Amino acid sequence: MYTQALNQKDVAPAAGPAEDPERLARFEARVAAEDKIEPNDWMPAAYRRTLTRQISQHAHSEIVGMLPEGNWITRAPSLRRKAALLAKVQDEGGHGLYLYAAAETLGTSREELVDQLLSGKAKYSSIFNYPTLTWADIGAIGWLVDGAAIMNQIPLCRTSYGPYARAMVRICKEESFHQRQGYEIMLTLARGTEAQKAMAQDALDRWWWPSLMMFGPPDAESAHTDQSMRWKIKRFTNDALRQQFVDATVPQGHFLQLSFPDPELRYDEEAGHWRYGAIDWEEFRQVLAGNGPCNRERLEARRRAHAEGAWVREAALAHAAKRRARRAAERQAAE
Ligand code: BYC
Repeated sequence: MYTQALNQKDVAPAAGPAEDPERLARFEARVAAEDKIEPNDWMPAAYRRTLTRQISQHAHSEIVGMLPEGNWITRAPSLRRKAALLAKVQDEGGHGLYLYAAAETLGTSREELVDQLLSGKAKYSSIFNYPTLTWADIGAIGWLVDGAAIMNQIPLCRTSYGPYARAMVRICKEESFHQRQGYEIMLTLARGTEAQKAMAQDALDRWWWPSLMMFGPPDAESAHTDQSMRWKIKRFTNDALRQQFVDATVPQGHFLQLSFPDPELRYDEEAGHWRYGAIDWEEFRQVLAGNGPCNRERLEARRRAHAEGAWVREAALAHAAKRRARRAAERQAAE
């Protein structure tokens, strides 16, 4: 039902003209043989489009993902917490830059990709449209949001497109540190005063379901999963990764002596999995449609930052032009 609404944007891949069957067969054989596809290799137009879509959405998520945490840099409870949070947010800016660079190798300029974000055409992760109300939210984001991000991104280190796979290696190393610092914040709060425990519980209550939504719609409704699995862009389906995340995270929550906001959560001995209750996909659809709690605020913040940074871009371009002119003059003088 909601896939229709999810796919109406014109940045989504559209069916293109038929590809040359011989080239297509060679490409598919390379993918099947686990060869990495590189920027100058031939690739089907739809492969290029879906990768540009996924990598740029991923880059936008990193950049927008700096905002909810950035909100707490000035209010972190100690110098150590402040330094760690500052470094984490900076890492996310770096991840965005590697990912824009990887997306650019597919032929769309960074300016165009950023315009798609700022105009509201491109998606970014639903999770970043929720507010960070207390310090415990910074713990919950590290533990749950980075935990979910790692679960989804470790397999992307083996994705079939070389530049994306290589960018993911460093990103995953940093994400795993982020997850641990978040869990450590939760552990400190959960072992603290009653008020601190209540704050940690409240954060888990608010971030649990949105974290499960990060993995995307259920497989039966996912527009791109089948094709992306065939092209080895995705290595696992949305539901498979969501289940892996639940299985890894529930025992961590129990260790914190916190409870999950899901009365149906139970361990299925036979299957060896934690079974969870129904996800509110209407909430997900609303967030993707721009009606989440913070969608407008997030885009507004990005637009403002882009406008306020215009002079930096202009100065960098002017500097590069000067250097080019100086080098050209030096070359001419040497000839
Ligand atoms: N939010 O066919 P589907 C992070 C869209 S973590 C918004 O299953 P696909 C970070 C989907 O794009 C977050 N939109 O798509 C952590 C598609 O829309 P279009 C970023 C979503 O691509 C901590 C439509 O729904 N991670 O960065 O096969 C701090 C149908 O879905 C969402 C990544 O981006 C969502 N949650 O699978 C800071 C990882 N889910 O394009 C930062 C890379 C789905 O047709 N991306 N949609 O209009 C992926 O692995 C895949 O793109 C997804 C979706 C699993 C997210």
